[in-house]
Amino acid sequence: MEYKNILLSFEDEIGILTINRPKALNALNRETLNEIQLALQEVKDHSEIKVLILTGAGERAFVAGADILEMKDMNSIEALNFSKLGHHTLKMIQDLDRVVIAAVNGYALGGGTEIALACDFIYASENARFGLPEVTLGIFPGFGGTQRLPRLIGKGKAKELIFTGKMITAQEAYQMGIVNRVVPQASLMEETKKVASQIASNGTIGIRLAKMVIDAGYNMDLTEACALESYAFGIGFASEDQKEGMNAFVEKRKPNFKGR
Ligand code: DAK
Repeated sequence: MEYKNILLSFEDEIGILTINRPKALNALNRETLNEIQLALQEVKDHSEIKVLILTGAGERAFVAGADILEMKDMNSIEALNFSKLGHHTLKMIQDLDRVVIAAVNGYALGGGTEIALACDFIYASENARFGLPEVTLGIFPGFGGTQRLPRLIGKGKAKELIFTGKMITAQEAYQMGIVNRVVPQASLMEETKKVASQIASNGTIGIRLAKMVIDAGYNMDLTEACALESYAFGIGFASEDQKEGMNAFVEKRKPNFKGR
């Protein structure tokens, strides 16, 4: 499919979704959010794709937030619809039955930090900058930042970032636990693809079940969450991947997972 504001490519078992509005530092307007939704559907239709990398075009920005030019004259109803569109898009990323890695290659501000937080984890280049500057614009984070960030780093640190609107470096984001790894910009995609390939070589069914259990169990109490884990663990034994993985171990060979 042809897109105007994004690029979608496939390399073996890895999909790469690039937000591509470099003149606006890849800011998210409604058209881009709609295109991301279409691209996620396209990824779903490609069963060979096991990991999706989300990144931004150019060397300056991952996503510099929601598009302020488009937002500034919205009325309440339009803002509500915009927020719903953003939430729905981020929920589609979070719930995608593939692993999604954010490769943050520059500014990730406002909606940019929020869309990265909807991914399974984040790798960042040294020049990446994170922040939720919405309060400096007279609003507050509206694409899940007030919910996903405290769950990831705790309420106190999240409140400090949200109330100050300050920008932090990739290294600071790493120390706070927002980012899993910081690498030089020139090697960001290579390093992200490396971890993506490692994930893709493992049993797809096990990874899908693990993702579902981690995300669904996160907000449950431990007893319920462990019960959910037990059921999902049991379901995993209905898969060919489980048989293949364990037979390969016994036969001292590399497993050939089919994702079935
Ligand atoms: N939207 C639109 N255009 C943007 C943009 C943005 N967020 N960020 C940058 N641009 C555009 C600039 O306008 C400029 O365009 P031209 O003037 O060249 O036409 C071009 O990108 C380059 O930007 P700068 O000239 O400003 O570049 P600098 O290197 O000087 O500065 C910067 C880079 C990233 C520090 C700066 O551009 C900046 O502060 N940008 C805004 C960052 C920001 O505040 N982002 C958060 C946006 S608020 C909602 C749900 C969610 C949200 C809102 C509502 N609902 C409930 C409705 C989310 C809100 C946000 O994300």
